[in-house]
Amino acid sequence: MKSLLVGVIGHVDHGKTALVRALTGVETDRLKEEQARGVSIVPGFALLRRPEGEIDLVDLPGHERFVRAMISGATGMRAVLLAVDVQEGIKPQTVEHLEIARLVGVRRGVIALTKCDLVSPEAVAARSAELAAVAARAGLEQAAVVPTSVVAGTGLEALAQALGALLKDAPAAIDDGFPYLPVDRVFARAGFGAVVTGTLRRGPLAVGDKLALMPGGRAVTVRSLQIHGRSVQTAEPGRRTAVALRGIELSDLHRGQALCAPGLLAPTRWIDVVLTAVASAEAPLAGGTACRLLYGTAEVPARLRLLDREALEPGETAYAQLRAEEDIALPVREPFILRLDAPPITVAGGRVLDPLSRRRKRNDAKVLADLAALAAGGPREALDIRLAQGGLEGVSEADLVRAVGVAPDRVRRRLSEIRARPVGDRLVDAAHFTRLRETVLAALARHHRDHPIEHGVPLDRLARESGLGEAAAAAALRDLVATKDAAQAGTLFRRADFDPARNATEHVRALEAVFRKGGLTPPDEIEAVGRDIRRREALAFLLGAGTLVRALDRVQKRTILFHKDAIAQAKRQRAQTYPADRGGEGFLAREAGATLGISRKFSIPLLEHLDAIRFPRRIGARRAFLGEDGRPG
Ligand SMILES: Nc1nc2c(ncn2[C@@H]2O[C@H](COP(=O)(O)OP(=O)(O)OP(=O)(O)O)[C@@H](O)[C@H]2O)c(=O)[nH]1
Ligand SMILES: [Mg+2]
Repeated sequence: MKSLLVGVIGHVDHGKTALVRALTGVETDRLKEEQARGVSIVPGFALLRRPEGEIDLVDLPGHERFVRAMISGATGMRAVLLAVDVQEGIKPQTVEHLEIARLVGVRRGVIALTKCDLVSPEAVAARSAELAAVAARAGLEQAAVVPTSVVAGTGLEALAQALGALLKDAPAAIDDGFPYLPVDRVFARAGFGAVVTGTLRRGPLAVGDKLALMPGGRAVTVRSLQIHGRSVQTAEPGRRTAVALRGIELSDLHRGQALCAPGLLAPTRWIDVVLTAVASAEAPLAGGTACRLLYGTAEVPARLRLLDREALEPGETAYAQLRAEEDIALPVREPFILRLDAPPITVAGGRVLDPLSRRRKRNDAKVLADLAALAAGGPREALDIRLAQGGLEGVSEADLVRAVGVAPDRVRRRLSEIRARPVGDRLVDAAHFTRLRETVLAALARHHRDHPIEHGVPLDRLARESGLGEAAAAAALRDLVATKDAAQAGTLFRRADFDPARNATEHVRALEAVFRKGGLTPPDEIEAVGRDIRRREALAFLLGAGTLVRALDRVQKRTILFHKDAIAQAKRQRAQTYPADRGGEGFLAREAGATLGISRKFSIPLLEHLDAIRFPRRIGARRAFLGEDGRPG
C-alpha cells in the first residue's frame, strides 16, 4: 500500500490541530498542558485513509518556543500541509517552517487557508493568490491552495483530495535497505514491555530484527511492531512505527536515540555536510559559529567549520564541517538543521555527505571536489569516492557501508560489479589495484636489476622494497602470478620475464662445475665457497635455481651441497638396486650408502633430503620406495 508522511506546519494557532482533527477524527493535542493552554507542544500523529493509500499526518507545534520539537517531528516528512490563518496571513513561523521544510529537502505540499468562515470570499481569494506566490518562492512545487473552515465544515473534502493527489504522485520512500528509526516517544505497555515510536526511515523493519540502539550501539531485538495500532510483521520505510523491544529497560530509552541496523552507524565528532543558510536570515552565518545541531530526534551542541569561505550569506549553499561536542551517529545523506541558542532562530540546514569524517583542510581543492561529487551523487558515487580516498591502502567493508549508507549486501554486489579487489581485510578499487600491481612489478624489476644473482624476492622483503603493506603486496603478487606476469618458486617471487639463468656469471659456472664433478661426494662448503663474496653470491644463485641442493644431516648438524644431477643419479641407481623393495621390506641407510659407494657423511644427508621430498618413504629405520606422490611406486 502506498503511504506518505506529511508534516502539518504553520504559525501558532493557525488551525493545524483543528484541521487534523477534522480530517481524521484524531485529537493530537493529548497532553494536559496542551489542552489547558490550547497550544501544541509536541508532535502529534494521525492517520488519514484515502483511496490512494494512507497518509501519516504529523501535527507539528507552531509556537516559536517549540520549533525544536517541530524539527524533531519533521524528521522523515516527505511533504507538508501548511496551515495559514486567512486573517493573519504569513507570520514568522509560517516562514520558518517553510524554510525548515525546504532545508530538509521537502519540495511538495498543500496549503490550507484556515478559518475561512471568518472572512469574505474576496478576502479568501486575495489571500489564496498571495500564498500561491509565497509557496513557489519557498520551493514548494505546484502547491494547491485550499480554503477551509472546520467550523463550517467546508473545504475539508477538497483538502483530503489534494492530499490524496500528493500521495498518488509521491515517489516511493527511499529504501536503502537498512532500518533507521529516530526515537520520538518511549513508553511501557502491558504485554509489550518497552515501546518506542518514530518514523521508520531508510529501509524495512521486521519482527525479530536485531538492532543497535544509537549512540552507544547497545543490542536490542524487535519484539513486535505496530503501525497506527495495527500489529504488523514488517514495517515499510516512511511509516510511523511503534516498536516493542526486547533486551532493554524503559529507563535506558529516551527520545533522541535511534534504532539502526547493527554496524551501519558509528560514533563520531566530525561530519562533512552540504549546508544552506536560511534565505530570510538577517545576517551572514560566520564560520566558527556555535550552534545546535538537530538531526533525527536528537539535538547536540556543535561548531560550524566552513571549508571554502568565511561566512555563508543568506540563501547561499556551501560545503562545511560540523564538530559535535558529544558523540553523534547519523547516516549519510541524512538531513539536519542548525539553530542558534541566542537568539533562538533557525540559521541553516543541509545533508550529511560524510558521516565519519575528521578535521579537514580548508580551501583544499581535493576535499571540496570530493564533497561536491558526494553532494551531486548517490550511494554509487559515495562508494567510488570512498574507495578512491582509500587509495592503495584500501577501506574496510564496515567503513564503506557507513560511507555509502546502504545495506551491506548491496555494497558487496556493487563492489563486485566495479571489480573492487580484496586486499587483506580491506577493499581497493580497480584503478588502485592496477597501481598496486604496477608498483609490485616495478619493485620486482628494481630488485632483479640490483640483485641479478638472486632468483627472486620473498614477500616481506618485497613489501618493504615497494613501500606497500604486506597484505597489499601479497594480494598484488597473487594476482600477478595468476595473470602470469610474475612467477613464484618456493618462497621467492620474480617477474615472469626475468630469467635468472641469463644472469649466471663466471663464478656461477665455475662453482657449478666443481659440484657437478664432485657428484655424490662433493667438496665441503667451506672449502668450495669460503667467505668470498662472489662465490657466496654464486652459491645463492645456484641454490635459488635448484641447481645445488643443501642436504642436512640433523644428527651431525652439518650440511652437504649436492649437485641436482648427482641426486638424480642416486635416485635412479637406488631404484635399480632395490626393485624388490616396492611395497616390501625397505632398506637401511647404511645399505643405501654401500650400494652408492659413499660414506655415511654423504649418505645420511642425501637420504634426509630424499625423505624430505618423499623419495623413498621412511618406515621406521627402513625406507621403502614410493612414487613422488607418496604412494608405493
Ligand atoms: N472560526 C474558526 N476557528 C478555528 C478554525 N480552525 C481553528 N480554529 C481555532 O483556532 C485556534 C487554534 O487552533 P489550533 O488547531 O489549536 O491551532 P494550531 O495551529 O494547532 O496551534 P499550535 O499547534 O499551537 O501551533 C483554536 O481556538 C481553534 O478553535 C476554523 O476553521 N474556524
Ligand atoms: Mg496544534
